[in-house]
Amino acid sequence: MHASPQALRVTMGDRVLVIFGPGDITRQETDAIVNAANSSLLGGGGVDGAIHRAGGPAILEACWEIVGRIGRLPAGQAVATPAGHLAARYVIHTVGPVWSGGGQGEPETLASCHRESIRVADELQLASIAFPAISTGAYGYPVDQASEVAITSAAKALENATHVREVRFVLFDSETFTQYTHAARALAASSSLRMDLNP
Ligand code: AR6
Repeated sequence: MHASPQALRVTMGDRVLVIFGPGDITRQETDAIVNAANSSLLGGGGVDGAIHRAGGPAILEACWEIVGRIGRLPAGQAVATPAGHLAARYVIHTVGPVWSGGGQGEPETLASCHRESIRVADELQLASIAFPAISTGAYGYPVDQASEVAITSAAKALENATHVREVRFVLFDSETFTQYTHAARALAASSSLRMDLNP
């Protein structure tokens, strides 16, 4: 049985952090969606495969062009391409850390993915961006820890952004959605922010 999607909104002044799930990021109508890519930028499985399949060859062509210019994309950095057939205008590709126990700088790299993706969106003067649960699939980052890093770093970057007004997390399964809502509730409670469930 499929759970019906839910949304938790955390209001931060004139900005909003939305936790949505279960949901498919390829169907989001935010200005940009983020791809959990690998350093080759040439596609893979998981959300990366789904984005390239749904968006068509224009995304891969733009990735080839970037690879020709900069080579591999290091973990923690982000680059933008057009979004092909997707509703979003841009795909922002970032490379999460591979989990290897937590002592190899994984939290800093994961935080950087969120910060850099929001910075790229802000440079493009976009108002909204949607993230998947970066690193929590093939890269093995425990979801309870990843959710805390993702929510905290995204909220901070959202506060500092000039154009970006909405950061949305689109979680593919109920368990991941639950973990990200826990992290968002903890953030909202610690900073006295307003929270609304299913507004
Ligand atoms: N919409 C939203 N989330 C999705 C979707 C979707 N359509 N499909 C999967 N997810 P993963 P990683 C979730 O493995 O851990 C690729 O091969 C998935 O359930 O996609 O950063 C790349 O090329 C999980 O919660 O990304 C890299 O080689 C989350 O997205 C490597 O995997 C992330 O899972 C990156 O691994």
